[in-house]
This record gives sequence, C-alpha cells and structure tokens, in this order.
Amino acid sequence: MKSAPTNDPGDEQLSVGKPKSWAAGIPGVAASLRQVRDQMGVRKGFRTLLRINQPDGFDCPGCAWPEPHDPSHLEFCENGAKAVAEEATARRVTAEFFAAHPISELVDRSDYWLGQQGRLTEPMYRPAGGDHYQPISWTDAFNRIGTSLRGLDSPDRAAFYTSGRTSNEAAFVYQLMVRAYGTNNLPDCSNMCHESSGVALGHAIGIGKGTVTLEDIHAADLILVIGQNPGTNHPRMLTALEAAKRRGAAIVSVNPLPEAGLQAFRNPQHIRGIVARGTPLADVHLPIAVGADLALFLWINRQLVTDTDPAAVDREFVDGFCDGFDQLAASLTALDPAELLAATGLDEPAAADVYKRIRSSPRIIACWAMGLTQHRQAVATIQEITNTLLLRGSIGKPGAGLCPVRGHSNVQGDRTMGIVERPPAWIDALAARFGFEPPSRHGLDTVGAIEAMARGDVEVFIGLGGNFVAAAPDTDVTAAAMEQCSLTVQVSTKLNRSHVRCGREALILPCLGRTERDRQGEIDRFVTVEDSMGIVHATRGRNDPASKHLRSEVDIVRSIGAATLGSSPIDWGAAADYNTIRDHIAAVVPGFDDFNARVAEPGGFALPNPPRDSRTFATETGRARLTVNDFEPIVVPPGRLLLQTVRSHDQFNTTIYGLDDRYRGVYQGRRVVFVNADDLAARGLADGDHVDIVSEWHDGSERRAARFRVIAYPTPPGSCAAYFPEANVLVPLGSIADGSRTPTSKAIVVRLERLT
Ligand SMILES: Nc1nc2c(c(=O)[nH]1)N[C@H]1C(S)=C(S)[C@@H](COP(=O)(O)OP(=O)(O)OC[C@H]3O[C@@H](n4cnc5c(=O)[nH]c(N)nc54)[C@H](O)[C@@H]3O)O[C@H]1N2
Ligand SMILES: Nc1nc2c(c(=O)[nH]1)N[C@H]1C(S)=C(S)[C@@H](COP(=O)(O)OP(=O)(O)OC[C@H]3O[C@@H](n4cnc5c(=O)[nH]c(N)nc54)[C@H](O)[C@@H]3O)O[C@H]1N2
Ligand SMILES: [Mo]
Repeated sequence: MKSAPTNDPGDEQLSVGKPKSWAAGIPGVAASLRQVRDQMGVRKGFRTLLRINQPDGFDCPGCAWPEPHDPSHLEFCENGAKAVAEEATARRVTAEFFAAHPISELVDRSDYWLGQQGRLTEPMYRPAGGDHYQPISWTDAFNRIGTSLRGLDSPDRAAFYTSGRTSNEAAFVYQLMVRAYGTNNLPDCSNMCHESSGVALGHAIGIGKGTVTLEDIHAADLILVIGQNPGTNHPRMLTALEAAKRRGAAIVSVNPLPEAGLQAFRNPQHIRGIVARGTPLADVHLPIAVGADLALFLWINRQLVTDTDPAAVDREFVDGFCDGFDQLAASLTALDPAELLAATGLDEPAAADVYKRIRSSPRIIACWAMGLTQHRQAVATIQEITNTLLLRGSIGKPGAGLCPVRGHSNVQGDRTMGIVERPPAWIDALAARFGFEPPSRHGLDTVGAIEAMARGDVEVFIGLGGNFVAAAPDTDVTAAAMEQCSLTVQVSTKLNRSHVRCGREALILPCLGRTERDRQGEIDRFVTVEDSMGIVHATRGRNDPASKHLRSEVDIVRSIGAATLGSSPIDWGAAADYNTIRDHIAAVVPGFDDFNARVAEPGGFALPNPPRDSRTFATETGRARLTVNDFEPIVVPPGRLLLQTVRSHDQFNTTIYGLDDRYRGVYQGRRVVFVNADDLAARGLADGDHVDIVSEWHDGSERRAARFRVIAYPTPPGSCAAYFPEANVLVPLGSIADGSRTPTSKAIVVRLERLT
C-alpha cells in the first residue's frame, strides 16, 4: 500500500518566523494579486476579479459567506482571489500530459504539484490494468458509466458523492437521478463538515441551518466566534465583524490558537485599513483546551440558571417558546463548576468576564465552524451553545441568533436540494412529480461509503466535484478502498489525488467552473447557489471555458442519467434548459415557489427560516428544545497530545495554492506541527526538531505521518496542530462524532517520535 507522498517540493526551504497579530491588509492584497497574475495574466485576471460576487457576475467559489445588498466593486478577499486564480488559471492538463505521466508517477506527486498542473481539458479513461489515462469520447464515457451502473446486482452497490461547489440545479438533477436509479447512497462533504451543526440544530430548533442574516451581525451586541478562523477561511466575515464592532458590539473568540484575523483586521478596501493599525477585533480571547467547548458552555449555562439575578434567564422567551427548562436547570445545577472550568484550561477571571457579557447582552450571536463540528461530542456541544442562546432569548429577533459558518460556497444549497443519505422531507412531492417509487432505505454517508468500498459492498463510485481520497479521514484506508472499486468517476476541474488513487477502471470528466460561460446554442445559462444565511441567488461565469470540450455539471449529470435510466424519470434532454429544472425545484422543494421569477431579481431571495422569521420551531411540539448534554472529557494517556488539523492560509481544503501560512509565520513548507513550548521541553524536543506523528487508536492500531518540523507555538498545553490533508493519514476511520458521524479531525490522540 502506498502512503501519501512526503515530497512536498518546498520542504527543504521551510522557514518559520513570528506569527502575525492582524489580518488582511496590503500584504494580503499583494499576495492575491501575485497569484492572479501568475495564473491568469494581468488583463484576464482583473476582468475576472471585478465580477466576483456582483449581481451580474459569479458567486465567489471561496466560501459561503453572504454578499451585502450593496456590494462594493471589489467584493472579494485575498483568498477568494486565490480560489478564482486557481480555477481561471491559464495552465492546462491535456491528453499529452497524461501520455507523459503514468499514474504510477503521479501518485508520488504532492497535492500542491497536482493542482499546479492546471485545468483538466478533456474526458480521460483509465482502462483496467493500465498505467495511463487515455482520451475517451464523452459518448463512450457515459456509456461505460451506464453499463456499469445497470450491471450492478443492486443500486446500493454504487455511491454518489457531492462536494459543496455543485450548483442547486446540478444537485437537484443528480439526487433525482440517483434516487430514480434506486439508492440513497449520497455521501457529501457535509458529512465531514457541518453535519454536526445540522443534526444539533435540527433537533433543537427544527431546522438544520443558522438563524441570522448579515444585518443581524451588524446589529449584535455580542458576537461569539467559536472554533473558527475567519481571517483565513471567511475573510469577508471580518468586514461584517468590523462593522458590528464600530456600532459597539463586543467580540469574543474561543479558540485554542490566537488566530491573526481575530486579533485585528486591516480592511484593504478602506483607506484606514491601509494606513492605520487596523481595527482590533476580539475584546476577549479564550484559549480553550481542544475539545473542551462543551465544558465551557455547560459552565456558562449553569451560571445562567443559578444566577441570583432572575433576568439572567429570559423567562418570557423560555416559557413562551421552549421545552425542557426544568430538566436542563436540574441537570446543570448538579454539575461541579470547578470541574467544568478545569477541563477548559481557562482562567476563572477570563471565563467569568465572558459569562458577564453573555448575561448582560440583549442580542447575542454565536458563530462557529470546524473547531466545534469535528469532535466526538460535536452535536452535544452545539446543542449546549444553542441552550445558551435560548436561555438568553437570543433567537428570532434582530441582532441575535445561531450562525454556523458554512464552508463550500453551495454546501448548504446542496442539502436543500436533497443531497443527503436519507429521503429528504419532501420525498413524497418528488415521487409524485416524477412518478417513481424512491428508495426509503437509509443510504451511506462518507464514512459509511468508505467502509462499504473497503468491504467490497460498493463497486462504483461517482464524485460530483471534490477530492474524496484526500479530504476523507484515514487516507491510506480510503485510498485502498477506492482502488478496490471496479469503476470510479470524478467530475472535476483540476487534477487531484482522487484521480490517481482510483478504481480499476477510472474516468475523469472535466467540467466548467464558476468563472466560465455556460453556453448552450445561443443562450448563456446560469445556475443558482444558497449562501450560509439562506439567500438564494444566480451565479454566471463570463470567462471563456478552459477548453472547448468541457461540459457543465448539469449536462454531465443529465447524460449519466440518460445512459443509465433511458428516458425516465424526466426528459433528460429538456433539462438542458435550466429554467425547466428550476420549475421542477419550485414544485418539489418548499420555499422555492416562483423560483425562476424570484431569482431574476438582483441579489436573489431569502428562503423561509421559521425560528428567525416568527419564532416557530418545526419540532414535534412546535417549541424549541432545551437539551441535556453530558460532558465526557477526552482521555489523553500520559505523554500523548491531542492533535487538531487546520487549514493554512494558502489552501482551499485539499487544493494547495501555495506553501506559506503567513499569519502563523510558516513559509515554504507544510509538514509542520505546532506544539506548546512546555510540552516540547517535557519531551526533550525543541523548535526546529523533526518528528514522526503517530496516532494511537483505542483498538490498538497506529497510524504514522512521517517527518514533521516542530514549531513552538502558543497552543494550550496538551494539544498540537498540523495541516489537513497531510495529517489525514492519522485520523482513524472509526473516530467519528456521536449523532453526526463526522470524522473527529480536530481531536486525534498522538505521540511525537523524535527523528535524529
Ligand atoms: N481560504 C480558505 N477558505 C475556506 C476553506 C479553505 O480551506 N481555505 N475551507 C472552506 C470550508 S469547506 C470550511 S468548512 C471552512 C472552514 O473554516 P474553519 O473552521 O475556520 O477552518 P479550520 O482551519 O478547520 O479551523 C478551525 C479553527 O478551529 C479551531 N479549533 C480547533 N479545535 C478546536 C476546539 O476544540 N475548540 C475551539 N473552540 N476551537 C478549535 C482551530 O484552532 C481553528 O482556528 O472554511 C471554508 N473557507
Ligand atoms: N483532517 C481534516 N480533514 C478534513 C477537514 C479538516 O478540517 N481536517 N475538513 C473537511 C471539510 S470541512 C470538507 S468541506 C471536506 C472537503 O472535501 P471536498 O469537497 O471533497 O474537497 P475539495 O478539496 O474542496 O475538492 C477540491 C476538488 O474539487 C474540484 N472542483 C473545484 N471546483 C469545482 C467545480 O466547480 N465543479 C466540480 N465538479 N469540481 C470542482 C477540483 O477538481 C478540486 O481538486 O474535507 C474535510 N476533510
Ligand atoms: Mo467544509
């Protein structure tokens, strides 16, 4: 079995400097403009940047943060510009490239190298036993897929993955095709991302989405940013935080790491961002122990229900809209506050300060991302934070609410469109409109799909975007599982690891990206996306496609549907007109009435959000649920550390833009591990040493990631951090969150083995 490569080209030049204490100023702009110029050239680069997030332009593929109603002419950030440069690059991967580079060679290249080769340009096929991809016609490619799918003993022997850049239209047609084929095997990147948020919020407030708008952020009194690094991953959020701050909001960051973006922000779109020292953002930073947020919020909620000031709990809201207060209050009161606080590793005064702010702020917003969702007790943690907001009556009024900050630019929309491994709530409407009996059996999620491929129970894998092999946990196990498939198909824009750790037969189907014109005959088509706050709007690319052979995701899915299912359950040809697809969506998915007319409005429209709009909750009782959650501390054996995996400033998930992580002071290399100085000293290690990271799983198995440079870093004692996806080899497939089955990528027990 081959291990993930260790030959990142920059490793010999790796250098480490001081971490930054502010984000996004002139160096940010300069860095992104350099990437744009290198990948696209100056003229095309600037024309493209000017269309990001404009009403008649395209939705930035960089993240799901919403656009303001009156976007400035430069409504993008440094990392959005990098995402665009990565897609709109002038470099090309051609048939000649594959002729020159056998798969056995590509396997040893780094993720960075693979991505740097440029855009995929034509369909490619790897025959069984072959070491090269060779060109194939679109027709032959679709026929191969149709023949394979029709030949399986059961539709459940195929899995259909989706990554969150896929448009609403492509996602809707895809899930329709998959369900008509007969399975709910629709794993998606959400399973590794905000699934825990969806499960927790669905249970507590009856909708698996957040409850705030951008205007709410601006109007809040207190904003908690928990387990999220917006300076790198949602830079445009800093603009909203800055606006809130100028109106007097306080900001609290809860994060093991002192992330640069939360300390201070230099807004490159304002003169003061360029000349001044920037806006300090976080009023308080709580350097919490990894995995201890549940303990913190239990402590806070215990204070709320035992506070001598009766106004600490908003009884009017709780009595009017919530179930479960008495049980919650009783169970919280029984907890030992000292024990909870000790588990967080926080100083009492700092935690007490945050408690006071929570108790006295009328309008609170809690924002979070992967620092909460990728833990074993992720669902319980998010439910406990929901308790905090419910106890304070901070849901369903302006300036307040829950804000899971989504990652991929349309990951929320894909879920709304039915990309989920269970029948969606509107399955009967789907069945009625298209006249077929959809499967009711629970399908496979991401971890389930890997296990099924490894067992030989899934033979065909189709990926609509994404990079399953590198994004999923336990890289070696996942790659071996993929290689066992009889056929793997990747609908992609760029070369990645999933193309080279592939099935016995494999297809690469190159598609249009966000920035590109989607033309059919004389008509320019557009697709739609839903942002993190439930706004649905159009996105239109204007660049010429990277190659004349590219097809849109919708067209690829339509053709797979026709090759597999013939002329049912829809007229696949007619769906070339995306307005037709939107009419189907309007008829089936709640909230999309009059879809075509409403999406024609600049800025799009907001989906209904009952907790936000009217304090109504789609639970059995129609009331929000206060939940009782028990904290189970993570047991870290002596001498071991808890590893969390993070994104550097120069990557988008498995796409590596460059080898720097400027804000954390790391240059020209990625195989680094950030460790507390005392933990280093206790192990006889020093900054600059090299180690293997070895993960220890409770079944006795071990996983090794070779040769990482140690960096002494202000992470709380007992924890360490390394980059995703290099560290994914260390995440055991069985290590998943209770209730959401999300891999626990932020809590792996490891030891460091010194290399001499
Ligand atoms: N430029 C860029 N933008 C992106 C992405 C990208 O890769 N690059 N990815 C997109 C995607 S898909 C997503 S999901 C988002 C991800 O956005 P983030 O969630 O911000 O991404 P991570 O790098 O995983 O950062 C997790 C943060 O949680 C902290 N953390 C880790 N463990 C804990 C813990 O136990 N408790 C607390 N309180 N904090 C913890 C880490 O220190 C880190 O600051 O970003 C999206 N946007
Ligand atoms: N250890 C660890 N693992 C993690 C995480 C972590 O924090 N730590 N984070 C998890 C999270 S939050 C997520 S969301 C997943 C991400 O998992 P994925 O979504 O599967 O991975 P990406 O790296 O975003 O996918 C990149 C590929 O998408 C393709 N692509 C780009 N644009 C388009 C497009 O417009 N259309 C199509 N069809 N393809 C396109 C390109 O070929 C590119 O190589 O990873 C998860 N894995
Ligand atoms: Mo994500």
